[in-house]
Amino acid sequence: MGHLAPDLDCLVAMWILIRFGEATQADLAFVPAGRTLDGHHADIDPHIIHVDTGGGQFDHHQYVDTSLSAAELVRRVVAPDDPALQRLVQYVTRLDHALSTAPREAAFFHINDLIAGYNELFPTDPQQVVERMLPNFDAWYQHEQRHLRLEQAFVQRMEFSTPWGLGIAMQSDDGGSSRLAYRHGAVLYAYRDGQGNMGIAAQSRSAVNLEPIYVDLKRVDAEADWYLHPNRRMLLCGTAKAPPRQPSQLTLEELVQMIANTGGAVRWLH
Ligand SMILES: [Mn+2]
Repeated sequence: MGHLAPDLDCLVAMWILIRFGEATQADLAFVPAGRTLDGHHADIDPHIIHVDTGGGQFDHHQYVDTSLSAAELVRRVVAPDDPALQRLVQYVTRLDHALSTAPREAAFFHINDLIAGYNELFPTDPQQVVERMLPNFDAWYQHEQRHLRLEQAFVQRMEFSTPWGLGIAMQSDDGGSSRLAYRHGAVLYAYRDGQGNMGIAAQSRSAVNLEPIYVDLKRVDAEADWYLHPNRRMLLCGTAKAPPRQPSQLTLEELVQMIANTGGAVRWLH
């Protein structure tokens, strides 16, 4: 049971009940926000679960607490120990209280715009909105799990100095995370993933030119399928979009050493 024109919080609360709870075969129904089905108390029938409406156990509108949302109340009961879910719901709760740190304009298309679009497509059929959004939350959850794995792998990173600034190298089954590296102050980062895909990338506002390294790689690692992006800040050997015909034979350490050979000193910090 949710409210008409379901919003992100209401939809995620339902998604958690369906995917992590026992509501896999639940019938969905919708009432005007604040109300309950047939006007009864929200929690009177254990087979009818109200989220984000009705003032029951999964409605946060009775509390003045910006750390609570319907999704968070459901999460605490249904799947309290899932770290990826916790991160996803944290973001939902911030958005539900309009506490998102990034200005709305920063993202030209936002998950709330996607939900608004579905509510425009199906103004009298909120169940359709739920059905279309469930797979999106599955994908979001998958993404959060990957990000948690990357954060764990980032702890084992290598740091080195380059003429342009800090370099960070990391390897994991998922590869690396430019976001983590740049947030940590790197100008340049190198990675290797579980498929043997490798790459070097530099911050878009940097003056890094990877062409000399590319020239060296063509000589030392001649068989491999290295590709220099025209902007000269990305040097790749295999991506999910373009698997390499011939993967690199180099280790990540050897690649970092090559950056040193063309660009200056490498200092191992880790
Ligand atoms: Mn809410």
